[in-house]
Amino acid sequence: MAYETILVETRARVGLITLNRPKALNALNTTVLAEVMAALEAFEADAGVGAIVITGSEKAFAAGADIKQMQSMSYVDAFMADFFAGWEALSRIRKPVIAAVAGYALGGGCELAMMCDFIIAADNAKFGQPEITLGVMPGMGGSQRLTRFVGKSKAMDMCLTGRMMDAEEAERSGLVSRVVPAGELIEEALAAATKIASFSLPAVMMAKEAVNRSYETTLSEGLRFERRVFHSMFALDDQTEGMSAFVEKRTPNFRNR
Ligand code: CO8
Repeated sequence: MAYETILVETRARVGLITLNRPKALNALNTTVLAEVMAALEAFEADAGVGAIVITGSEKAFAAGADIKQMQSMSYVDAFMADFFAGWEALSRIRKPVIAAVAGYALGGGCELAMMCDFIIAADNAKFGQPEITLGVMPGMGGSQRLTRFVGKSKAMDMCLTGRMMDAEEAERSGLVSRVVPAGELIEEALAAATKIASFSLPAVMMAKEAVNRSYETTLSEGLRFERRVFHSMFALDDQTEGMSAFVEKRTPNFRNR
């Protein structure tokens, strides 16, 4: 499929989506939304893909929702279209999705990165929720997901002052899992995704579901869910293979079943 605003490729078992609106610093408009979701759904359906990476350019992961598209929008336009609700479909993707963030990840760009399973940041990354400077507030999870990542105090600071957080502060605050030199970002993200894609896909998907469950439920319910899913893994051929390979001191040959 030909895309206008993204580049899509497969590297071995990893699907790579690169946001590609350089003149607008990868600002997110409705075409970007439709194309990213189409690419994600194609990777989700592709048995040859075990993990997905979303990235941008060295200058910008995404500088937010497209302000030029929103500038003249009315309340009724936004409400009737349920503007940008479509991004929530990203959190229904069951394969792992890594955000590889260099440069600006602002507003909807920061929110898009937070919808992914984890964020690997380049050392030049800058995260922020600057919507307040435009007379609005975050609308794709900035007031909700950011608070869960970094806590109330820092989330308030970011959402109310609109200031940016650099990569070092983002790692210290738990927003990103690791920081790497900008020139190595894609290789590091692809290496992490390749490693994930080398494991049993059903086990990986169950582990992702269990971690995500911790955001939606109480500790005791989450622990029960985790234990039940763990028990169910004894039905996987890959559990037999993984544990036998360990005991026999050989590399496992997972067959994703
Ligand atoms: N939307 C549209 N165009 C943008 C955006 C954007 N978010 N960001 C940058 N651009 C464009 C600029 O207009 C400029 O285009 P042009 O040359 O045609 O004027 C081009 O990208 C380059 O930008 P700059 O010249 O400004 O580049 P600088 O290096 O000087 O500055 C910055 C980089 C600091 C990133 C600056 O561009 C900036 O502040 N951008 C806006 C950041 C922002 O406010 N983001 C939040 C947007 S609102 C949002 O994301 C809401 C999400 C929730 C919506 C969901 C509702 C339910």
